[in-house]
Amino acid sequence: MAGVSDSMEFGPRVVALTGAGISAESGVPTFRGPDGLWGRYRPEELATPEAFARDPVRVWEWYAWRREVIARAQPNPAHRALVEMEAALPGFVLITQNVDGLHQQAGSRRVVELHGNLWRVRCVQEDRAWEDRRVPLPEIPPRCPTCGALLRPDVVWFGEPIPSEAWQLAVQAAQEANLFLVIGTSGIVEPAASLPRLARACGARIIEFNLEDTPLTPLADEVWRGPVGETLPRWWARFQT
Ligand code: BJW
Repeated sequence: MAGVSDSMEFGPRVVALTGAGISAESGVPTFRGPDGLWGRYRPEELATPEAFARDPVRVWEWYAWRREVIARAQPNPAHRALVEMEAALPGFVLITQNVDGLHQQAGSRRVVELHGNLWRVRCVQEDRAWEDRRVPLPEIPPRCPTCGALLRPDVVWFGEPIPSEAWQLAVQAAQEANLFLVIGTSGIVEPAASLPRLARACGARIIEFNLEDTPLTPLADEVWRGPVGETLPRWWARFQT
């Protein structure tokens, strides 16, 4: 593991963890909170393998609707600030829980996706995944063109493990961070929420950007309250001076 003094030779090692709040100003609903997706849908009815096995059409209708919403969304100034960080800071790592692909659309090239991506589908039979950006999908539920089995969204549902390569990269980044930015996440879903704790235990300074307090707020050395489309670019401008 690189020590703080090693990495400081090349500037601070900045790591960002994003959640649904960063895409809220792009018009993508968050999960929790008064307007959140879980206010209207129960997670266990939609975001679990059991729900998919029980009713794939219902689960796919929900994802098809979200694909339509996200297809219309554009990255916002917070996504763009992270693109600038990647360009300016050697060793910068962006870890996201989001499945919307807006970081990549903004121009971020190295994105560690903990919960997969809703623009990929995976064959449940062959365990093979590929990009499918069609909106609307021609059939619901979609089927594998090779074997005819059901396709599922290539995302991580409750009770499923985080893809191991993504998790290893995230843990390493958290261990090596000097500065860990926690951006627009409720900090409730594990194991993602353990990353800022790990970074803190390994000596990183934690900065939280959120509209409100979260279970991670007590960890933070600095807190920026307000819409992240405003606070993150402001923080980034100040950081560079
Ligand atoms: C703004 C803003 C603005 C809004 N500006 N801010 C330990 C303890 C207890 C439970 C567990 C545990 N470990 C594991 C579990 C179980 C479970 C879990 O965490 N449950 C909790 C609910 C308690 N975790 C899992 O099951 C995980 N898997 C796992 O642990 O596997 C172990 C295993 C190992 C080996 C074999 C088998 C298993 C998987 C978790 C998968 C989460 N999946 C989802 C759905 C993804 C697909 C999809 O999109 O449909 O991921 S759930 C959902 O929550 C989604 C998100 O990525 C995730 C996090 O939500 P996020 O991003 O924080 O959004 P919100 O809405 O919660 O918060 C938004 C925030 O933004 C708020 O704070 C707002 O204030 C803020 N905000 N506008 C600034 N403009």
